[in-house]
Amino acid sequence: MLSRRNLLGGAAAVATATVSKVAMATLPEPVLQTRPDTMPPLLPPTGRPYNPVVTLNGWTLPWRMNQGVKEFHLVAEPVVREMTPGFKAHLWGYNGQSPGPTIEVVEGDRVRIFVTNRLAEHTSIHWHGQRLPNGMDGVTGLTQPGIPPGKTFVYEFVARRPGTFMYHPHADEMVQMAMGMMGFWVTHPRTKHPLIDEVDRDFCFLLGSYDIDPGSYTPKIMTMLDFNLWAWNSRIFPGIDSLNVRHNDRVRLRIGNLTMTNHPIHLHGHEFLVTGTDGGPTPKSTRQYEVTADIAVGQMRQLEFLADEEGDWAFHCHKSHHTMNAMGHNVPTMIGVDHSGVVRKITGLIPDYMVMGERGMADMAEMEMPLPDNTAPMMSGQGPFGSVEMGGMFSVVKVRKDQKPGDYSDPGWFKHPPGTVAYEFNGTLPEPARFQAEGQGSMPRQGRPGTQAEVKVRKPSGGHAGH
Ligand SMILES: [Cu+2]
Repeated sequence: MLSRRNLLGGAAAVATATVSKVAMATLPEPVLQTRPDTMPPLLPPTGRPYNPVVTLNGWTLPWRMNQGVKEFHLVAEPVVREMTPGFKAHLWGYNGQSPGPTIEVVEGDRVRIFVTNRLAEHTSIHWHGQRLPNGMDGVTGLTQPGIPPGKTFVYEFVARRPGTFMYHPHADEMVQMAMGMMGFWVTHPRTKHPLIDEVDRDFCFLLGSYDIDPGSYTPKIMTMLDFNLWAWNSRIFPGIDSLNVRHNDRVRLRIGNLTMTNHPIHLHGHEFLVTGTDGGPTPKSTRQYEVTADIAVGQMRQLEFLADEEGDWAFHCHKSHHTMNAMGHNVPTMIGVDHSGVVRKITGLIPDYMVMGERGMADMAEMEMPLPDNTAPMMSGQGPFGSVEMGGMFSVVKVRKDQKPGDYSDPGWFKHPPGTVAYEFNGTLPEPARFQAEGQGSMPRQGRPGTQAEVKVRKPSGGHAGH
């Protein structure tokens, strides 16, 4: 999270020092960032001006100007990423982090990127969505040889069109992307663009997925579908920072998907327009208001909305399994099963034995489970009213009247005006009126009227039981 200390001691300050020190060298000194905090936007110290983005739990890579060329230095290397407090993953990334730093340039900029490989195998970088000379496209074997371990390659091209892009390896892709190698790229428009609006806050992040067994540190790279960690910028809730905005701000959210499934990203309390893709800004005639945008594999979307409702608004993937963190093993559905007798027998043998979810899974969020070291809780995050019971791809957009322009710090929980929070009804409940035609005609009701609906559940034995 942002604080004044971060503003003074962040990546930008490091960059100022390093750029002056190596200004004469042939290779820009790499800038590293190992903290998972959301760093403040990097106001461009040189080159054409633009309104910078904020990378969720990430940062923007500083550059140096060398005779009119913007020079960046990316270092591909193993990193330790804290995915949420108490849970660290051993990933591969760039410049100390997974994902790598965001690269921000301006339409028309000539860009030179030095890529140093500190991995044990070759790599390359593909600049997803860019118009560039074919030989700069970064496809190992097709447009260049892989960058061998210990070597540095140079990519150079002009950022020809404004938009929302990303970068990732095109070498041993299955492994290197499963290990977290990816980064965001934003090309800002050079002048006022008819299809690109000015916004007050511009956030970006990449969707990623990992398969890391509870208690272990390294992703299983052979997994194709059954991932157990669903991440925004290699962070999982409650490790994902909130998106803090001022009331009536125009807000842009730039999202790219480098997982192997689609993610319907859903915002509460507001409607947004999809204003752009990695193909560029969308024509205005194609825009429609939505509250969920599906972001397919390999796609990028720009969502824009007016933050005109104060509050703490949930913002998450709408696939419920993607707002959960890893479970230790496959758990049968226990809803409706009375297994108290079984538990009593087992606890005689195993004192710590615990049964999951006979009322649902919400109990999981509050139980004090003995977890192996380095395990993210399955569903957690304390809100002002208790556990939020979420994990994975979940965060909160905090809209506040008193959030200062340019202030990205967390304002704390929303203070609801009196009488605006859902409350308990304490009167007497009337008997529900039953629909008289129920179960008549061609669909006669089975059993006695008023019979409870059946709850079918799978018992641990694998059989079925009614209740
Ligand atoms: Cu999802």
